[in-house]
Amino acid sequence: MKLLTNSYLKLALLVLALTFAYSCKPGKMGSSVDADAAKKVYVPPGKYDEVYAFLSGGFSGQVSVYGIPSGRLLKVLPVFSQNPENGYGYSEETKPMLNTSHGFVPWDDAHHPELSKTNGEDDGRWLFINANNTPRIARINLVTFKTEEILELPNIGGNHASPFCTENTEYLVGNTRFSEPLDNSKKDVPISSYKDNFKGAVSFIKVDKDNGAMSLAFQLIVPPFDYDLAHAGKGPSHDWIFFTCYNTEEAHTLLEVNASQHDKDFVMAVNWKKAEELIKEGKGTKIPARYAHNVYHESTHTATSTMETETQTLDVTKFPGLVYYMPCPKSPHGIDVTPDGEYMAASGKLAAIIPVFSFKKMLNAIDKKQYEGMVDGDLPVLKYEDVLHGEVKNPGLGPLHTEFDGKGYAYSTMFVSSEVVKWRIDNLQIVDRIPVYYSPGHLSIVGGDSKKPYGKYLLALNKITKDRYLPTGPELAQACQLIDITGNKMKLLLDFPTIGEPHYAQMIPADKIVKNQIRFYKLEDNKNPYVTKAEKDAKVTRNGNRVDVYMTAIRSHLTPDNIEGIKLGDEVYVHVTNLEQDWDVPHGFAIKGNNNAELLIMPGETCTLKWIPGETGIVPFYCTDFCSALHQEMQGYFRVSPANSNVPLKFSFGENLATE
Ligand code: K7E
Ligand code: CUA
Repeated sequence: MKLLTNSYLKLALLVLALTFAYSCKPGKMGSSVDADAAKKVYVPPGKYDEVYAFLSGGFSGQVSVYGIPSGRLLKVLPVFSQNPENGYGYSEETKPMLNTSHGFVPWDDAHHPELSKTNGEDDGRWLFINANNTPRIARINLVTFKTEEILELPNIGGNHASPFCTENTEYLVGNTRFSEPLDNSKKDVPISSYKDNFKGAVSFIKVDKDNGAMSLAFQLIVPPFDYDLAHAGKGPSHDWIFFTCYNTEEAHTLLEVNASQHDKDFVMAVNWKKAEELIKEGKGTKIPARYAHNVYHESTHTATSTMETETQTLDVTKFPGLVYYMPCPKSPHGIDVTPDGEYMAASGKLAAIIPVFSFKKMLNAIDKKQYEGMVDGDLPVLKYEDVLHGEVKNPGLGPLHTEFDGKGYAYSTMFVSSEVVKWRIDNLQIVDRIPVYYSPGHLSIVGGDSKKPYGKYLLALNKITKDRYLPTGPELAQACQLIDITGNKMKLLLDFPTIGEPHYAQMIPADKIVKNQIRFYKLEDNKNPYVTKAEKDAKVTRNGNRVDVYMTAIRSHLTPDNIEGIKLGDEVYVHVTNLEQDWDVPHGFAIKGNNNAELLIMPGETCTLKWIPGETGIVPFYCTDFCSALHQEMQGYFRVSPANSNVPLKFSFGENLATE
């Protein structure tokens, strides 16, 4: 077969072989651990960590929050997946968060946490993250650490180059991994008609600067490459966003070989300011689209899901000056912009160098209009030599991602040779390298993609751990390694395992977030329509076969705690209001045999658990969170009678059952 003799296949196999060789080597553990590592990561009991790290959960669909330098796991935040721990995606209030144009999708694959930025600096207000599979972007409020909004993105498949924000979080951007047929009348086409019928779409999501509310502003229709990652410019490059793309061959099968043919793929530079102006001038084309917009309202603790019906597009081939391509060796993955906004480091997975592009040179090349060629007839390809600041030579094998310390240095991960490499941005000389265990994807430096990196700590996010931890069957934890970057030499401080696959993490000094935390959640602010603000208002009502239980929880009882008159065929909605207002006092709620989940109800909140009783008899319920010394007493009973029974609906607390 012709393809198998292809030299690129050989190269791919070589890379694979090297991956295997490197990642399966027993660790030379300990060799590079700093002598005072223990002191540097020790956070005494009762003391706070210096930094928050937000790690994506990868295939878990969630975000996990760690304290750095201790590596202590603080919390897992539910985002794109149902979460049995607190009933997210199971409670009636939060189910709409996981609604999509495909219906209820209770899981996803989340890759890139992105902190909101003001003047190019992390401002500690929101954390955004992408759902890769069923394209969505979520916004987490860093006051409550709750997912407040999820916006689906139409017309794309694989929301991977996402969500990266502009310097003042004017926009979040997401680009498609899988190009698709976009013409509604031509969706059912042969896959082999890829080059004719498939297109990419870059989404620009407007973020309200006061409340963070997201809306899909417009989408740019681009050639059908596979877009991989992105970063927005800053400072001088403020108006631009840069995307890596592979599969510029426009292959649709055996991409491993067929998308590795070209010696160079591209970095796509998009002038978003110009696109914004064109949209303002009314140049956009409105097309029908179906995508869900889900919002969690803090005052009611309830989410709503709205189906949007339209999007606005701009075909970039029709508007000169919007898009330029820069050749980039070879199957590029990460693209990272230096703190001063002058240079873009792109990492070709199969390249033996790291090309660093100069923004200034890019503008000059655009001015000169000396192109190497065109994509799709109309989109200029700039000359590699014209836009290149230079190449980092011999960085290692499989460069993936780069971040910056704000002191003139860049740090890149080498997936295949399992190391982090430090190099100077000005002369591109490598000054240090440190092995990591093993196969790092992204790395993260505190503020490392911002205008003002805080530096100090680097996290390597490793895909493979092999011999690093006690074995746990075939599934081994993925892991982080914390590296001290304060000195000339990088120093390994700590290993810790992670939840899911942390593709990327963002880190921020703790004080930017701690100061916004709320310690008291007022019951009077609770606007949930099913709230019960006092025990005396607890009640049970019936409307046909729907039964609503208005229940309260306070240490250490649930009111009411005896409920009779439920019948087979009923749908029971238990609305539990937590009467506590001080933070750190949640109550839980669970019903025996319920096919749903349990709840965890935060102070001052109301949560609703749906239950369809399956058999007659006595059914216990209780609080699942050890909330006081008498937590174990926090319990009650339902009585379920046959459908035709005439047991009256009754409820009580602390007395024998009284009739309503
Ligand atoms: Cu490199 Cu999804 Cu950012 Cu994984 S991605 S590593
Ligand atoms: Cu409330 Cu245990």
